[in-house]
Amino acid sequence: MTQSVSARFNALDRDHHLHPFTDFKALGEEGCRVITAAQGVYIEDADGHRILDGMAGLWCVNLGYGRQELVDAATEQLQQLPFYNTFFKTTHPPAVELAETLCRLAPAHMNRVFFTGSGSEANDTMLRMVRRYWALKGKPEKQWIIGRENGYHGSTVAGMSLGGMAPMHDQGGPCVPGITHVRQPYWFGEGRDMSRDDFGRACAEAIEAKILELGEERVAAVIAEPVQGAGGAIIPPESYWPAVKAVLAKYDILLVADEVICGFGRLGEWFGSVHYGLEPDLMPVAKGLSSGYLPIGGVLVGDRVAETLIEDGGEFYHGFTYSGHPACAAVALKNLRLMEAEGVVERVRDDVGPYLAERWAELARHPLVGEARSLGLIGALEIVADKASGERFDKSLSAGNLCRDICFETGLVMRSVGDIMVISPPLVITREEIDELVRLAWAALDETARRLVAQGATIHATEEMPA
Ligand code: PXG
Repeated sequence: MTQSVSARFNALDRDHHLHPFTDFKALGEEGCRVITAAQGVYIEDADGHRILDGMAGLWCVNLGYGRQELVDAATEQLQQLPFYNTFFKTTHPPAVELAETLCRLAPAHMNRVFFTGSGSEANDTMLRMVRRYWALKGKPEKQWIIGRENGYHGSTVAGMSLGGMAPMHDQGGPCVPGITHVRQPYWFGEGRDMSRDDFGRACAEAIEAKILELGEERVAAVIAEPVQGAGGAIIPPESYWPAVKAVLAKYDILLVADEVICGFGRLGEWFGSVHYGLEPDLMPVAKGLSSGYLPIGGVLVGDRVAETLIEDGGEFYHGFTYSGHPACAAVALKNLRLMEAEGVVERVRDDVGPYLAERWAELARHPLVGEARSLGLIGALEIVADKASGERFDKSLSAGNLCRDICFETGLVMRSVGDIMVISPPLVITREEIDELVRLAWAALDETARRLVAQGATIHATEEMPA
């Protein structure tokens, strides 16, 4: 008897492949879905299921799947010059053109970029640049970086140290010294005893308190995602960023806006920093830079830091074999050009973003949903046992993972972060596809509610339960 494609790949996968952020043994026992093709906003598995990809791969396939122009850009560059480095007085057209285009699209005070292979490498690069900057300024004691609890900045040693995910810190440490974390602006999870705006200001005050505790003369930078992605699509209260800006204006401390998810149109502007008016000193980028077709990241560097590194720095002993890789850069360049030509960012801001906001908000009426929030094309649902109090289901029920698995079965990729359901669909998603996404999400919530009740859970909701 011939094995199915799925069974064959599952057996080999179990025997040889260690997956990221995965319990290897549990996955080996459960098996996984084999994804074989994709087009537009849909992926396809080896059993022929078509699934709406509400996560754009992993927050990255912004132009959707099957864009021949991106394939052609890679092919042509691979034929022309598949690799050359940029270390020893050489450069190549794709890296130069990408650098120029990126800096044109970035805020006016950002005119330099350092290329990396990923978002994690971008944050490693950023950390070294920030500390080097202060050393060159004659303030080598300015070492501390303040991040936020539950922030995500990557998985390399520096990336995980900058991030505020405690379970990551507990594995493979110790973390990079001189990094500390303050509370996140997660109103639904941590601030509902206050108004949203009071809570936002309190979270900004936590940054100021930490600066004062460490001493301004020892703090190098604050790092934050404009909207936290992996932490659960946490959209800060409106008061948060203005208050953080006011705090930072008082002290001589750099702001790093991690744009790995928010960059390239996700929030309806080219960068999340533009949406919030942040004017950061450095912006790590990756993911949507190439719509995920090939791996590439970078750090956009503001004039203040760049000029010091250039004028006073001498050689910066840092770089990656694949910094500015020609094929990756060519794909990223084509991706940005397509986004400009097709008005993708404006479409998110003026059309599909507001439309998603309207449709997504309807999910707040579902008995399981404590809050439905969105901004641009990022959205989240808070799954709760009690709508009024926001009380969660017992952890043992893994309500979020249950909902995610049901979504997959019914034809939708939605990511779970604990009991937060998250979406971040391709930016090219249409209104009709958003309708389908919301319909599938509602159906999955219904089925999740049924299975939770079957497992003995009680749901307290004012709305009627699904039949
Ligand atoms: N910064 C941010 C804000 C990110 O979201 C990184 C840095 C690291 O990028 P690389 O390319 O090194 O992965 C990220 C990555 C999830 C998930 O499950 C999120 C990310 C990566 C993997 C999984 O939500 N974000």
